[in-house]
Amino acid sequence: QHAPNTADNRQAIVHLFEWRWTDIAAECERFLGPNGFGGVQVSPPNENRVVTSPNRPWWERYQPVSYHLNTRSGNDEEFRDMVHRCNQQGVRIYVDAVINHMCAHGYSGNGTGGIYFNGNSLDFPGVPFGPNDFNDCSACLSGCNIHSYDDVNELRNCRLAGLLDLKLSSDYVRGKITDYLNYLISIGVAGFRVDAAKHMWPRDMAAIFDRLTDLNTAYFPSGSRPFIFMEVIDLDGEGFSSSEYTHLGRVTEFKYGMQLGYVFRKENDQKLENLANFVESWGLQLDNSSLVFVDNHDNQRGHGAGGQSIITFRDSRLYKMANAFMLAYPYGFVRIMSSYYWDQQWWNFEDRNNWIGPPADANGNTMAVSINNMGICVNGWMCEHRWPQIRNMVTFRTVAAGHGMGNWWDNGNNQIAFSRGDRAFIAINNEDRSALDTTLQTGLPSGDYCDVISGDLAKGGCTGKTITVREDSRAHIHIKVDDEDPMIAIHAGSRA
Ligand code: LM2
Ligand code: CA
Repeated sequence: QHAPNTADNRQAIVHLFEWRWTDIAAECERFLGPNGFGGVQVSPPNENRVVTSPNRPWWERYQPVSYHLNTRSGNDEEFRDMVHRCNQQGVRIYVDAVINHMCAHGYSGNGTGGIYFNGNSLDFPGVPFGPNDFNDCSACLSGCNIHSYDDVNELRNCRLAGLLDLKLSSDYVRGKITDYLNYLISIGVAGFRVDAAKHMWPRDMAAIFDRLTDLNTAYFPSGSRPFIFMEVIDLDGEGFSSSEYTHLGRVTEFKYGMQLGYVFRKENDQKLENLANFVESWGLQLDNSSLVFVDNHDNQRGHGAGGQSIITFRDSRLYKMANAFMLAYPYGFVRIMSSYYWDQQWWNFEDRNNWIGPPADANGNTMAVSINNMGICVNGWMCEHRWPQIRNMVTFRTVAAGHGMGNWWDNGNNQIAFSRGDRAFIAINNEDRSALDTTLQTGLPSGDYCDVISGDLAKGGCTGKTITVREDSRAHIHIKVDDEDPMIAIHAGSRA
């Protein structure tokens, strides 16, 4: 289904990429719950192949070997504890479901949970899957791998980068996958990010989703259905369209982050003014069918789609601006990225270190997330979701929910402002030379409001800029060109 099953109408989730379950549980209690985050997308929880060359890359988790919950993020018991504790905080868990394939052809050994597998003889006793449970290579133009993204049979029935392609037309295979997903549902997860969806036939996925049980009534109203968002990379020009999937749930809208990158970087003839009607002009999926994000775990490191235009934590000023726009504008269900740092090594326009896994000790165990007394993550975890500007815009989105965009204003170039009904207002100045210095219609009732970009409304008053909205709902807005955060955002909850 398209609705995210969040508590209290919460409006955004965060991808805690490669975090351990115990850290996520703690984060739900100490930060995500109190700050109104709707949920967490977690890395694939099922057992994967241990890749040693390169040494423990993040992408080994996209090579399943069984459906036991045993990975570098933790075991079954820790996973259950996390789901329970997060749900108690009104924070939902969404599982990254890798169901298109198992591990790459040609590797055998023991997985992260110790279970034997053999990717030469297509034998996965931990499920069990055997040779008959994979697509043969008859649909493939040459060999067994996908070469042409124009040929839909090859796209769906051949191997993605050598990954053994499951025969999802088989009742037995569907059954094993639904058993896995239903087990997660019984624990209390709220839905799934479906990996590599364009490599699966919509009808096969429909058959699997139809067999899913309702959500656990310990946490959800009876009859609740799992939220489905499918990772479909569609930048046009291939033999399929993401529209083939939107009846099943939302799709990841990769055009959004790519175009937003161009807009804030002022490349490709783009400027902020163009955001006035981007849904139509970029040819995006409808609001209710899309999941949006500035960057994801793939395209922040040159995998997946979007290329150089993608904005990440490395361009922190632009990143805060792009996230603020995304969280302010009523389009799509929002996912915030939360990353770990790695050193890049550029070689021929490619980062040769784009495989590097999460902060880990010498034995390859993922390190706990350490947070200092300023609330900043320190040992390699970036925690973009904790950046005050991003955190506060999550609240902005919740306060504004259900209220349409109004009072659009722009200077014909790189300054924009708009309101969300009479609930919230934002102004952004991305000019190189000129300040934004004018009186604008905010849509808000008169009063003094605390700007949630530069501060917080705390007990003693506003720790940032105060914006005075007059009787006629207009306010004087002044954003200097060299402000570290050249934006102002106010909402009903930040009124003094
Ligand atoms: C996805 N979405 O559709 C994930 O978002 C993406 O991160 C996954 O690829 C992909 N689908 C498959 O689940 C990643 C990564 C690949 C990596 C695969 C499998 O982007 O680079 O491929 O996971 O681990 C790696 C090697 C590749 C090799 C392959 C098989 O990078 O060179 O191909 O393993 O050995 C010969
Ligand atoms: Ca497939």
